[in-house]
Parts: sequence; structure tokens; C-alpha cells
Amino acid sequence: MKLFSKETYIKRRARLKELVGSGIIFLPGNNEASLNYADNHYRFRQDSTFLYYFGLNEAGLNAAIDCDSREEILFGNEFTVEDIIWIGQQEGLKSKSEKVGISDLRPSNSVIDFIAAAKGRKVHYLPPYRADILNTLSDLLDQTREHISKGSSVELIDAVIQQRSYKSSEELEQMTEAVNISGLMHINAMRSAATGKFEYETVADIYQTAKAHNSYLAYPAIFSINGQILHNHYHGNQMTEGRMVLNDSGAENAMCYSGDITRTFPVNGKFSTKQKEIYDIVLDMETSSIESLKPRLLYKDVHLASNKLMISKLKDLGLLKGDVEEMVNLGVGGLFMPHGLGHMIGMDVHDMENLGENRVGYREGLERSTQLGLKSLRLGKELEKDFVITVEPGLYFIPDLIEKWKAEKKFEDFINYEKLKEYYNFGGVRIEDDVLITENGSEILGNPIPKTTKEVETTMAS
Ligand SMILES: [Mn+2]
Repeated sequence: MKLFSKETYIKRRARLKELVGSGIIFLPGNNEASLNYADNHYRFRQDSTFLYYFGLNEAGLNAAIDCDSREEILFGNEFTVEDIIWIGQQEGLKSKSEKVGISDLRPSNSVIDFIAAAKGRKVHYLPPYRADILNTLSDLLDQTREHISKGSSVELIDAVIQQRSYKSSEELEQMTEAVNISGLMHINAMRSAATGKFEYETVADIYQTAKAHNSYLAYPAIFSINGQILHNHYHGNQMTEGRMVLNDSGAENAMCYSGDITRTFPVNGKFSTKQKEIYDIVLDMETSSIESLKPRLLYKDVHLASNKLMISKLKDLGLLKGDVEEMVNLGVGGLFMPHGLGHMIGMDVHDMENLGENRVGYREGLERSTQLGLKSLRLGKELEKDFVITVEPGLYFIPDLIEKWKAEKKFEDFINYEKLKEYYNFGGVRIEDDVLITENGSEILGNPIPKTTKEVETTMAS
């Protein structure tokens, strides 16, 4: 089990107490989750907020912080000899909890009495996203599940966002490692892919690379010749001549920090003229967005600027016509990029999404748009130093969506539907990097991952 220094966790909890002010903070850790029978589990993933404050990456723990008495308690059971028969001798929980600065370790079931004794005081908890945790909260606090679902603590949510949004140097080290492993996954995928192979054969190499670096995938790989299908987890297609593959995959390293990287490359290792034209638009969107990043800039404006660039380039290609600014305002670009430019990243690939997308990525006075594309922008607010975000423009030709808009005669003054037919077989392109906001600008995390058409072709040829 890898941990930061004891002081890191002590400081984080001290700050949390300050931010929340009073009452009891209850942070449940995650439990094992059964797959097809009770003892066959999904891969265990600790709750990220629990990890942030308590560091212990194992199932069956709960934690409480009393803002008034300053007590910090971990609830969990020591291994028994019965456990050791099956899983071997383990470092004791007492010893582990001391490594994260916790001296008050109590048996699991004592959490019931602890919460009961707090009757009448405010118990802060985060929105539960797992059914077992929802049930636990419902039992402990003696409230209906509906009540629990609505009753999470805004003070606690905002405090956690306030801390986890800013990545410390020790976290950046972890994130850089995750991105570097992700980069190797991408380079190996470029080298593995070939005309006639099945997608899953290359996906296997992606998983192999992650595992070979003591990592898992931060989310199921999106690896498909149908890049226009945004969250495509089907890997059964044969990679055919003339197609491109979109690979959106990232590693989660041993300390549960994530990388989120996308590259798109031609199956046969050589971009056609048509593919290069579209690819270079996306590349231009990505690099110019990254170059513009700095503190205090609204990320929504970065999204819109890249949208504008895409629209003007599509106009050059004859796929759009008319006034560029007007098309940006009307949301014409949603046809080609129906998702947002990016999101926060950290331990969660969509960092803190369980705390509420709008609380993490928006603020009062900055409402989320309802336009296709912009409505899926998870981060709209001002950037700040030490945020780590993804920049992931894409350009897709989704025949069903194009046909729908065409039938509705939507934006027909702007969209050259006739010429778009030439792209129905094209697929889609997305390019994504993970970027740290610095004092005056930004910095792409990790070692460079082949990105220009030339770099991609060279990598695939080697
Ligand atoms: Mn992403």
C-alpha cells in the first residue's frame, strides 16, 4: 500500500475541519462489491475522498471527524487468523492507521453507537453513489433512503471541492506517473494496431501495458474504428483498411491517480489526405486551446474559442457556410462536437463528479448551457493555478445525427448537408491531453505522446 506522508493526511483533515466548521463529518469507505456471487468481487476501488483524507486503500472502513472535539476516528476490524488462512499475514490495521496519523481505531460495529451518540448534532456526509453506502447511511442516521439522498452536506461538498481541486506537488508526481503509463499504453496501441486485426487484440495490449506498470485502467478503454460513437466500449470490430481508430484510454496508478488520454490514428499507419485534413483541425483546436490556458480564464470561453476555430475550418472545407460568429452562437458546432472540451481530473477521471458536476465545474452566476455540445461541458468556470484538466476537442461525423438535423431542416442555411454525405464513412477524431494550470499559463503533464500526423506515422512504422 503506497501512502503520502502522515503529515499530508493530518494537514488535509485539519483544513477540512476548518472549512466545515462544526458537526461530525462521516466519510464511509467503499466495500467489496459482488460480481456474480457474494465472494466473487469486482476489482476493489476505494472512494477517492476517503483516500484523500485517510489514505487506506482497503474495503470495509469508515471514518469520522468531529469538528468540535477535534477527534478523528477510523472504524474497521483487525484481521483474524481465519482471514489470514485465506489472504495471508497482513500488516495490522492499527499500524496502517498510524501511518496516516490516526491513533483512534475502533471496531467496525462501534460506528453505530458513535453516530447514535451524535443525535441532535449535524452529521455531514457526501452524496452516496453506491447502494450499500446509501443503505448504511439510512440505517445509521435512521432516515429514509430518499431523505438521505437529498440530505448530503453542502458545506462538506464545497470543502472537499475546495481542497481536492488544487493538486499538490506530491499529487502531481502521481498524476504525471499515471499520464506516463497512459502514454505508453497509447504508443503500444499504435504499434499493435494493424489492418485485419481485431480491436480487442490491441485492447489486450493496452491492458497489458497498464498491468505491467502496476496499474489498472481508470475507465474502460474506448478503442474503436467507430470513433464517432463517443463512449464506445465494443471491441469486436476488425480494423479495416482505410479506417482510423480512436483510442481513449488512461491508467489509474497504484495510488489511484488517473490519466485520460486520447489519440486517433489510421489503421494502416498512414493518414489519407481527407483524414489529415480533419485530424489537423482537431490538432489545431487542441494545441491552440492549451496555449491559451491560464488562471482566471473561463473554461467555457476556451470551449467556445475552439468551437469557433472548428467552424471556420469546416467552412474552408465547404462543409459549412455563412457567418462564423453566428454559427458559434447558434450552436451549429454541436453537430460535429457534441461533447465538452474537458473536465477536472485527479483521482477520479472525472474528478469529484460524485459531488455534483455543477458544483465542481460551475459557480453561481454561471449557468450550464442547454445547447448540444456545450451542455456536456463538465467544467465551465474560471481556471485556477494547480487545477489539472483535460483538453479534448473532437470532430465526428455521426450519420444518424446529421440525418436527423437534415430532416428537421436544422441550420440548413449554414450546413452543406449534400457535401457531408462524403463523410458518412469517416468516423471521428479526438485528441486529448491532461494539463496543469500554472501561475501564468499551463503545462501538459507527462512525457510527450505522439500527436502530429508525422509523429503518429513514425511511431506506427517503428
Ligand atoms: Mn476525458
